[in-house]
Amino acid sequence: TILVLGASGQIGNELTQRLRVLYGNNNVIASDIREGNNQMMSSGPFELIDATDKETILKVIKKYNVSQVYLLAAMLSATAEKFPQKAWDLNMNSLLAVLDLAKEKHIKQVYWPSSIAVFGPTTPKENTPQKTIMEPSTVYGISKLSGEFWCNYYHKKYGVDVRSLRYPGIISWKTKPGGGTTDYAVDIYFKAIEDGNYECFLSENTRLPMMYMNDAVEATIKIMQAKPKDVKIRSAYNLAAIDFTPKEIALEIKKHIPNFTITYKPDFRQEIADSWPSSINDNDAKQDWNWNPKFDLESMTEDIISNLKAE
Ligand code: VAH
Repeated sequence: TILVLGASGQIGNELTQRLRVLYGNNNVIASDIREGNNQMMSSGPFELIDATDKETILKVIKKYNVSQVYLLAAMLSATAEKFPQKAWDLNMNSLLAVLDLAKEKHIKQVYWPSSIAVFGPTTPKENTPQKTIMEPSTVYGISKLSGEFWCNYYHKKYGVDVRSLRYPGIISWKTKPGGGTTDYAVDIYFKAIEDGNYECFLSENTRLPMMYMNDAVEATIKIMQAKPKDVKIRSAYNLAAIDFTPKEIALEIKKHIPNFTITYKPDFRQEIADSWPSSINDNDAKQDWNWNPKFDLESMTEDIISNLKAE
């Protein structure tokens, strides 16, 4: 069976839903520090777990005979700047707990997400390579880069089968975002439908690498299903799909909601966004395990707006 830690979060929620479709509801145990929405709670097993608490995770692993753990619990970039010590503790202690459980052979496989936040202001911004200068300037980025080194260490030294992807900003409509800098690209759709206007906390030409949730979930499952020998990079793979600016996404939304207006009021998150790349090179993921995104800005916007209108 599969255990998802952080199942109530933006990615965890949709990943759990998809895993339950693929593997069967009762074979995917959802867990988080707080209960999930009723769809999550009613469609399969749920356990309250603090992802830094190794003993509780082990108890659940034994209770359900878990062989794979997806660790999606973390504190994201904007919130982490407000609570650095808590962010470091949560992001690192949860990873080390799960890696140790794999090292001790309690589980067979681990998924842990990294992020484009591992890149910093000195990283080449365009078509950022897999291997390059990485001097993250955010607490979240520091924790993700450290986590990548730990994943690679546990794989090389103890043979732990841990796999990781550097997610770009992920756009979804089913769950509200959780304290990230790219969250403007989630909020903008909700506000366009509800209010017809949006005040953006990033400047209009801030280009960031992004991806529709559907593609992010598929990439996650694809790398976990890949043959071990094909997963050549055991720190974390660059992963790309689209990149856009607030101005470009607003224009795309206007095609569906002609009266939609956007204003710009950059806040502390502008500095975080400015430290990240504007586009990513993911040739390694394409070559090693056939990564291939499906959504662009146009098809993503079409899908989100039609779903939000239906709601
Ligand atoms: C954040 N959504 O904004 C996350 C992600 C690259 C962005 O790490 O913190």
